[in-house]
Amino acid sequence: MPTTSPDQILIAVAPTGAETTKQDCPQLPTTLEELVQTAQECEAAGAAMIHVHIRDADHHPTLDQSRLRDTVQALREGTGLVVQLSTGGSVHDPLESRLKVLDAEPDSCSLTMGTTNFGDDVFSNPWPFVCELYQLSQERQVVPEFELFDLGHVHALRRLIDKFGLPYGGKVHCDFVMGVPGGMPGTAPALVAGVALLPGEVTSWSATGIGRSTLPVMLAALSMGGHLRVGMEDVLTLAKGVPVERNAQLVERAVAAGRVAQRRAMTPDEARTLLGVRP
Ligand code: KMH
Ligand code: ZN
Repeated sequence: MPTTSPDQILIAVAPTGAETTKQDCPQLPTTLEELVQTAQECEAAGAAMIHVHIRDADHHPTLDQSRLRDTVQALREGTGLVVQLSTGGSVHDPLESRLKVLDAEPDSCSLTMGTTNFGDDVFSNPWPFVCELYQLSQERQVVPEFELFDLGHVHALRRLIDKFGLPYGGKVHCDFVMGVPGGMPGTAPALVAGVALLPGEVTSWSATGIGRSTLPVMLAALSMGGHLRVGMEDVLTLAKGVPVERNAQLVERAVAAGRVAQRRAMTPDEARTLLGVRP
């Protein structure tokens, strides 16, 4: 399974997401300037990849094509991070717009392996859409990160690889997104079950736990040789009643936890090799 040296750790930061409002959380990076500054701070703290959702002028989630392109360009100019665009968007985004995200030519894209109840909403990922997005990523030479919200999604990855072969770049990287109300719980036993089901082709995996499952998932992932995703998309507090002020705090905490596990944060170049993204 993971072929990386266990003394390294990929830290991906997901700084914004599509669910939290600017009104509820003014420190959420929603403008391009805020996003680039956050990305720079997170890179300096030890992140190697950024998972990006963007907002419009009113701070609402958007998949606007020109904003996406500008964002990719600004992140490439301002940081060395691997740039991963979300194709999940918000639960309200039509499938057609989510496919068009690849027109912005990111290094990587998220690719969720199935439909999930998402709180009171539904995060829709019908199988034909998953297949279309996957084939498009192969064509456009964009490396997918397979988002696994549930055990069924892990098995769907088996089916996808059997049907369409390996991703562009030949590596297979997955991210367990745990603790979403409607998906698998953010617990060590659930992570153990998910990792046990991963197809043999998987070369690396990371995990993130939503809300209060953040720490259990982080510690379980570290103990199993997994990588980490952190960020305000997934958690807004450092501890009960202590709000996150900057995404870099979450990266710093992941770096410190990695250090305890005797694993050092990977550089973006090392992450490019791990993930097989375009040079
Ligand atoms: N915002 C969620 C509905 C992704 O980025 O690909 C979907 C999500 C997954 O965040
Ligand atoms: Zn996301």
